[in-house]
Amino acid sequence: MSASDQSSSAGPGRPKLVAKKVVAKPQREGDGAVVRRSVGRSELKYLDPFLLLDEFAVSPPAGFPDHPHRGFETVTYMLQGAFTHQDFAGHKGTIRTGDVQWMTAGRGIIHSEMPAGEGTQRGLQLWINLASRDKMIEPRYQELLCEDIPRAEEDGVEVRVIAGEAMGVRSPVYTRTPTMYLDFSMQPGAVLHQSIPQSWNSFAYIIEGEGVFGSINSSPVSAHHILVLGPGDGLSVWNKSSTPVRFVLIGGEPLNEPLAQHGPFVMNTQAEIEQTVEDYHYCKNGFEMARYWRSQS
Ligand code: FJE
Ligand code: FE
Repeated sequence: MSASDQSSSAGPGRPKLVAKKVVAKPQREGDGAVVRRSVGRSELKYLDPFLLLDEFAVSPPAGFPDHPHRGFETVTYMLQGAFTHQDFAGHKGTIRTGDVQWMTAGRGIIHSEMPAGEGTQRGLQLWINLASRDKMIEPRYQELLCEDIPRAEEDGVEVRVIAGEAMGVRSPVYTRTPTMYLDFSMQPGAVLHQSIPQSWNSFAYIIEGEGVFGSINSSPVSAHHILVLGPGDGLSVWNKSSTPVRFVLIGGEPLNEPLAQHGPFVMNTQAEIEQTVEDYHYCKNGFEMARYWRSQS
């Protein structure tokens, strides 16, 4: 293993400890949808570059009907079931369990996101801020089917690499704001050491089961909690329970830029927000196609 291998060694550096733990309680969003918001709730407003993490659970006819975005990226990762996306430029697609849609809204997207099956459709949606220089870029999609997401497995630890690199495998996703997004499943008794760049902000969000994070003697943390990680260069996790634990580990390079947010518009200054509200209202500067468009939902 080379010194630069980030896959399985915590190295000689300093391990990250849990700096903050917050529970994501269910709340209503969109049209009758339920989300557990972790990043983006009042206790954790902005974890630069991350604006929001929602664990959503939606059954038809609920969903997220026609709404705009500008100035950031949304990453939708399906945990169970299917979601259909339609945008004002004619882009349409359905993602299913294990698939990812990485959407760079840039200067503007208007779309609907609706459940595509009966019963509860579950997933995670992450909002990643864009640097000032990237906020007005052309919209772009990167769609990854379940089978295209690189996977690795070793000693009771399985990882699916949605962005970045882990356990010797690398994701094909281009992250305009440098980001890592790893989905780990650990069997009872398994141990993990994952490196994370020193200067990045990072967190773990537990999807299922319970694990011990950061230091071996800390209390186990259960599903629907977010753990914000402190300084250091890697994370250790132990599964001391009798069932598997599943969590996502997400990190990103902070932008360190001013933030001005108005709902789904995220810019740097209040003047840019006012311009965006005007652009949306008058269907210009990226919102031209909004004039006559409605989704078919
Ligand atoms: C949004 C309210 C919303 N979390 N998780 C206000 F509900 C939304 C929104 C979502 C969303 C969509 C999916 Cl598929 C999953 C979500 C919020 O669409 F963008 C604003 N501004
Ligand atoms: Fe959206």
